[in-house]
Amino acid sequence: MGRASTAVDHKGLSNMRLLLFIIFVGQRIFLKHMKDALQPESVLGSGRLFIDSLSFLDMENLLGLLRIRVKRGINLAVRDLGTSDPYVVITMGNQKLKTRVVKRNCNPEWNEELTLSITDLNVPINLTVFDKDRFTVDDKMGEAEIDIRPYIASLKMGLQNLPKGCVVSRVQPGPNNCLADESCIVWDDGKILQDMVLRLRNVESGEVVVQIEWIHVPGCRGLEIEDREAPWNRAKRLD
Ligand SMILES: [Ca+2]
Repeated sequence: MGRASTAVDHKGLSNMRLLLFIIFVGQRIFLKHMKDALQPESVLGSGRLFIDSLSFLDMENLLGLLRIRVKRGINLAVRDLGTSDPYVVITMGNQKLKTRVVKRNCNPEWNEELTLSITDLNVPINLTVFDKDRFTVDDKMGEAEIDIRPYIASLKMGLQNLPKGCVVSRVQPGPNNCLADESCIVWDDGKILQDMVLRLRNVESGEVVVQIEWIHVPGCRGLEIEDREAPWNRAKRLD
């Protein structure tokens, strides 16, 4: 009797474990899907999902999306013992995007794409670097503004069919921007890209390398392009 009871207990216990395991795995899958759905990057998938994901945005006022590739940091400030755990936060209005933390590295490579939805070209885009700390508030490691005005001016020229790598415009470092070096706006296979080396302010050292790319969203207000034959306008006319 005792043996049978023990066998039943064991069976019950293993069933309970199996049930807990299924609940645990189910939870993980659910959370992963929720996380992916909330990631701005997932908005930039292709096809139907792309359009559906954007439907929550204010399409009437949306000018387009700005993809910011946060590539790497150079000679960032030390906030721990001889090193830092840096990550980048990009804010624009009430939008806030973050890269992952790269541990113990003042020359981190993030290579992450963060995407902002743009409804007003005059709202400043700020980039801040932080040192991740486990038990205290994360320390600041400097900040910079990403000035997209020269880039937008180049987009509005409505250029097309240029040779790959053709430099559309050059932006020089100056008191009104955070550039550490000359920044080129380049035609790259139908896209216009701008690479920037940003010198961080309010910190002893550090630069962050980013690349910006405009993404036209079919059906949104879009930029006022001078040339109606520009690829983004052609897409607009097909709607
Ligand atoms: Ca730290």
